[in-house]
Amino acid sequence: TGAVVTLGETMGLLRATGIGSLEHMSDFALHIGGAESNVAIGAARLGRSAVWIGRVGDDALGRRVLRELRAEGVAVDAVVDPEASTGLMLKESPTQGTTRVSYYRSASAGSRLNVGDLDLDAIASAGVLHVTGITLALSDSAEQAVFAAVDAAVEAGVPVSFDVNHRTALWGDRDPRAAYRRVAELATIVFAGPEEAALLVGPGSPAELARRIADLGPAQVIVKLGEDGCVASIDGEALATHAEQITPLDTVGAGDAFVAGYLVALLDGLAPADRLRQGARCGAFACLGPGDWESLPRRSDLDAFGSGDPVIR
Ligand code: KDG
Repeated sequence: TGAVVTLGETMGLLRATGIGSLEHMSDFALHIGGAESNVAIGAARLGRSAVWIGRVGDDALGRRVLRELRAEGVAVDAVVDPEASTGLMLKESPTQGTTRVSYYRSASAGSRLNVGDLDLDAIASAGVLHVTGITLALSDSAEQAVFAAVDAAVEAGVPVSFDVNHRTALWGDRDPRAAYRRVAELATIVFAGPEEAALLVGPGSPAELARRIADLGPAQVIVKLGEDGCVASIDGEALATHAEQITPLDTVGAGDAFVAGYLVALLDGLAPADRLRQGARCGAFACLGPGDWESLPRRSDLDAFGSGDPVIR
């Protein structure tokens, strides 16, 4: 009841442990990552039930993905595909403070997600269905799965959350705009960075972008501005919130943390401004430690964050 239900691809993630190009790095740490499962973990850590729907290969990385998600309290609704491998991404810091990601995921098991993999009952009884533009980019069948999941949610009266999450490397020379537009028009909540928002409605100031996306249909539009916080159009009202002042260690995953914080606040019945605050606080907190999701906050982390209490309990 009231679960955050999401679908997407989660991969093995090899992270270089030092600074420098992959050409020379020799030490790596193995993790897992995927934008949608990051959100599911974030929601679970904040006390909500979370369901992740996806596909992994019948291999060690696939088992690792499922084990990690389960260990984080996410309900896993996965197909194990004997015919394709679990995808992989490499993450490096070529220079101090920069991050570069390379994907090894074409024709991966996750990209073979299809309509038949969907748990329509879980979607119809969700508190919110969360989808991203990454899954739209993976393959025709994954795109159709997103469309079908969104349609099922809309039909059941379940709000749809859409984080555009544009990944240029996944789209190649294909144009993402029609697919983004189709999901945005059916969504209740849209999250986008300024460039992503411009893909939906053309260029404009962040506040204009939020309002113009809201004109497409979604009642809640949040334009995320990173260290400048966010602006939003929620139920016809223009809102903004600042970001916490922090020294970031790793900003990858901050957007997913924001989404998790916002969606849990929504499901918990918080007012729009408080949802944005919780989203911004989760996003900032996630930047304080390494990893795409490992440093997502728990409730107690949020309570202590910014309280001025330096004691680690
Ligand atoms: O949102 C953070 C993601 O970029 C990451 O965890 C991996 O899903 C991912 C992707 O496709 O980039």
